[in-house]
Amino acid sequence: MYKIQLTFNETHKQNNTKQSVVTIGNYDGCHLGHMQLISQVNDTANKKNLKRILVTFEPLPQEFFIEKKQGIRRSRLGLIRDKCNLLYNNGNPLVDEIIILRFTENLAIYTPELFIKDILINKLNMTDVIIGHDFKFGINGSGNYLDFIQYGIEVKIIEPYYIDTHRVSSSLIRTYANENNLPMVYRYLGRNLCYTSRVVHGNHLGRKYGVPTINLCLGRNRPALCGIYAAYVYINNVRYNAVASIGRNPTIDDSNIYKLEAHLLDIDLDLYGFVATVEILSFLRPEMKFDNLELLFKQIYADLDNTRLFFTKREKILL
Ligand code: RBF
Ligand code: MG
Repeated sequence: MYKIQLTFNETHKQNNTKQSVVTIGNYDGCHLGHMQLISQVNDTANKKNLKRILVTFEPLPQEFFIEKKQGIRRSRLGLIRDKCNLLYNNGNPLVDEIIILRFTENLAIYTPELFIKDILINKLNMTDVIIGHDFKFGINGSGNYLDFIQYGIEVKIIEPYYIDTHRVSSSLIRTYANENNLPMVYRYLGRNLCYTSRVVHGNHLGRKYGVPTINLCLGRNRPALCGIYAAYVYINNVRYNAVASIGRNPTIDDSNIYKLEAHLLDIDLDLYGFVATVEILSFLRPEMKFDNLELLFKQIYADLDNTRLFFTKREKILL
């Protein structure tokens, strides 16, 4: 029912004897605008009895090009696991299949014709496509909806989705996230930002100061947020109250690499290798560079107090 394909193999066509309606895009954050496209996919699939397929990329094409040019990745609203979680929708999947195309030099030079014929028609048996109003694809972004029409594909173009006169887009939400304007992020995203990945080993410095943290594997990805936050951490469907730090840890590290770590309040578990989701709830303060570790951890102890206060207040409101 629900499948992830990282690369194509020869047998893929056999699984796709049923004709399909496909939506293609970055789907970074799966925001309220994306949901309009997915709802149209469902409408079309119901009317014509088609399989619902979402095609996306990893890394995202823009990330690939910006990283090539500037050496640093653009920030994002979620990791690939978050995209899949959102589409999986707690066991009530929004699509039947997710195709994750590894975006490489090789894919970057696909012509629109090859992309449509080779991938969408031959491998996915696509008869209908649902795209955003500004969708471009293929080498140098040379393809648009007209190319689909040429191959007899039925095209539906989804107009921009507006909230408060603003077009809902991943870049608008990234801008609010960069400013730590979490209420506005929530308004346009329809939920809190989440980052899901495997727990990997950090430098174990926090433990020495009584603040052990779990570190998420980000690869070369950069979250759209930077700062210290009250957060929920989910592991194996158990929710923990936590404080999260996203950033470059300038006190102990002068690299440009982003880290996402979280300290779980009142519990110390061995979580290496588990997959964890960090849901960002509230901004506490920006990341700072301290003169020494004592000052850093003095501030971190204050962050813990503020986080407890946050959860006490929140639990009162939710009661
Ligand atoms: N590192 C910094 O360089 N500056 C900070 O302001 C900062 N704040 C943090 C706040 C919290 C609640 C936590 C858990 C970590 C923070 N860190 C910060 C990261 C810290 O350097 C890191 O956890 C330790 O070095 C252990 O890896
Ligand atoms: Mg750690």
